[in-house]
Amino acid sequence: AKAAARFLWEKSDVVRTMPKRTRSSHKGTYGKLLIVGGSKAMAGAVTLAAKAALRSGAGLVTMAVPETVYEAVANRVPEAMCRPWPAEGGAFAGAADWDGLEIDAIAVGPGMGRTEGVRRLVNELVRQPVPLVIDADALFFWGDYAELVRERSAPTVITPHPGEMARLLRRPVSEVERDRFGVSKRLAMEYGVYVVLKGPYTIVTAPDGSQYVNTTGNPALAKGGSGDVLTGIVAAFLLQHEAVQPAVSNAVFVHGKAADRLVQHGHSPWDVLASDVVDALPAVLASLT
Ligand code: B4P
Ligand code: MG
Repeated sequence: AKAAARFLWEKSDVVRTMPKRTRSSHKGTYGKLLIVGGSKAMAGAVTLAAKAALRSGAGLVTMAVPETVYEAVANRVPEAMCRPWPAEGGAFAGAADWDGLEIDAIAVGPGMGRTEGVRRLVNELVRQPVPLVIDADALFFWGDYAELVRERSAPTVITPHPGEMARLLRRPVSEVERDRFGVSKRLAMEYGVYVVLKGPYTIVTAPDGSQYVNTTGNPALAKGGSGDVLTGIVAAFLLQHEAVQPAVSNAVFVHGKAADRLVQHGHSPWDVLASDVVDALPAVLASLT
């Protein structure tokens, strides 16, 4: 058997693999991203992901949200488009509306809730032939659509924190924490997905089993919303990179670096908000050019 390939993913790797924005490019060059999320109780998650994606270079971002939260969400990110999808109470009813929608990638999960409608919707999204990022509540239904994921030919990235990973594997969190490399690798290879196991030293595992450990980030990120920001960055980078693993590792690096920068420049580890992390992206990205 081949020895486990494990690497640190450091600033030099990021600088080497970050895509250039060419002079002749236009917004279509950088891809059309659909972010699916939101519910009455968590309308902000999808806007955080959308802002993060735009700050990370996505050409065009559309948020798809339950129609009952459309008014609350639509104007919060003026640069993004917003689509109301059928709702049942405060959450998605399960039907997508693809009418006239052109997309190059999908991110699904932030703040969706865990209703039957969400379950149906995620099952439909997994069938779309474009790169897909699955996060948060969309991961709750993994058991339901995992076999469909295995059959996907476009790249799939999942971004569980250890609690979500434990549920995915139907194992206790302690077991995930004890063997972060092992559980990530088995899942990535079994389903052909890129696994981002979050936490201090986030591990990115590719479907071939190779693993890349992140070196940035700090406990300022341990606050609701920071995962949604990461999802937006991952999706935006997927659209702009040639290869998936550098896209995902670079996203994780930049996200952590933004938090590191905040605590070095006037913030404490206590006060940082997820929206501050988005606001710190320009300085971090500028330092990588
Ligand atoms: P959720 O509703 O999933 O929401 P959340 O995780 O709290 O918010 P968010 O989506 O912003 O953060 P995420 O972790 O995705 O939580 C539901 C339940 O899961 C909660 O009850 C929660 O307590 C539980 N849960 C969360 N984490 C757990 C864990 N590790 N074990 C067991 N249960 C857990 O993204 C956070 C981002 O910040 C990631 O990028 C992460 O790498 C980074 N980050 C967090 N802490 C960090 C640290 N100390 N150092 C460096 N990076 C850190
Ligand atoms: Mg999360």
